[in-house]
Amino acid sequence: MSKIIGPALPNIPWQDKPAGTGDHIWRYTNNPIIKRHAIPSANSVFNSAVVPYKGGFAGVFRCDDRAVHMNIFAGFSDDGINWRINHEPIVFQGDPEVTKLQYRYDPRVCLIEGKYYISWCNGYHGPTIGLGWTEDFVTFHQLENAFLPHNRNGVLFPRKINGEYMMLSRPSDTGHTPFGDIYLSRSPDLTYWGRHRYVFGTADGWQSTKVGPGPTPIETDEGWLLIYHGVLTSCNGFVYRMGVALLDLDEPWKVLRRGSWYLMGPEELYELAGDVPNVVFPCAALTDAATGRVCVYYGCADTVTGLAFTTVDELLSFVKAHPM
Ligand code: BMA
Repeated sequence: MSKIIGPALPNIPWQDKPAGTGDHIWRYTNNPIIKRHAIPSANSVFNSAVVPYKGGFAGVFRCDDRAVHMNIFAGFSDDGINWRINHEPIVFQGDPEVTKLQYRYDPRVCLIEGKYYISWCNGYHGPTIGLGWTEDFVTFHQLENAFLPHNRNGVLFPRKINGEYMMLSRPSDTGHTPFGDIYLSRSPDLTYWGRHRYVFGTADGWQSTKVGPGPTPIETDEGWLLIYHGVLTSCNGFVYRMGVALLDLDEPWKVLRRGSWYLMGPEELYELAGDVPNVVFPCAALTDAATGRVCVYYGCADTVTGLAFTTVDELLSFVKAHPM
């Protein structure tokens, strides 16, 4: 058995693997867990991130409103499945030049040294990576944008590695970006980011147009497990699927393994139909080190939010069974 390095989470949302499936990940039977009108102003609630918080769970949710403006909202849950999302968006304290709202979307949340850091795609004369933190999901502080535009999918590692904070991201354009590779950047202080390294880029098939990091990487005794999204351009537009890679623990820009198959793609109606059809977009994973369980939160068709279950052994055996 491989080990997750991290705390136990006895109340992780969970359903056992259905008998007879060869899949390495399986959907929650009551998906989607968050519907498109979960708060009165919402057109859609998707691509959102959650963490364990005070015996329950807290999260940051992407809610596009009915003017289809993109913003992020805090929410709380006792069980990780039924969510109470605030009706008002997060307001950040900080330098007004940086906190000025253009748009915010696709948040990730990462606990580092007792603070919950939020990274998201932040409009600042083009998309870049916004960074902020909270201790209570009530008061939020915004830091400097990590990069110049254009960039998306900023994903922090949950601890310093060799004395440095590390973040994955995907440099982009200001539109729908028909390209994209994953890079890693390092920082002594979460303000100044540099010493950039290439991690990996596109590959055949389902990941041939672009790839981008998904949830906070999961630390295991074999390396950092990275769930990421890969995009194919079909005659009907982009198709977003999830895949798995294993990164070196000390030098996480080094790819130890990467799956040639996708882990999960759009198959259910709520993934195939919505504001943007054919999208599964993972932004968070809860883990339980005691059992190896992993629970993935993902956006479905840019409209609703779904849950899927797997384990560290399933993910590692998947990436070994279908190597690139
Ligand atoms: C990406 C982002 C995601 C979205 C995806 C599919 O570029 O905008 O928020 O889920 O496209 O539309």
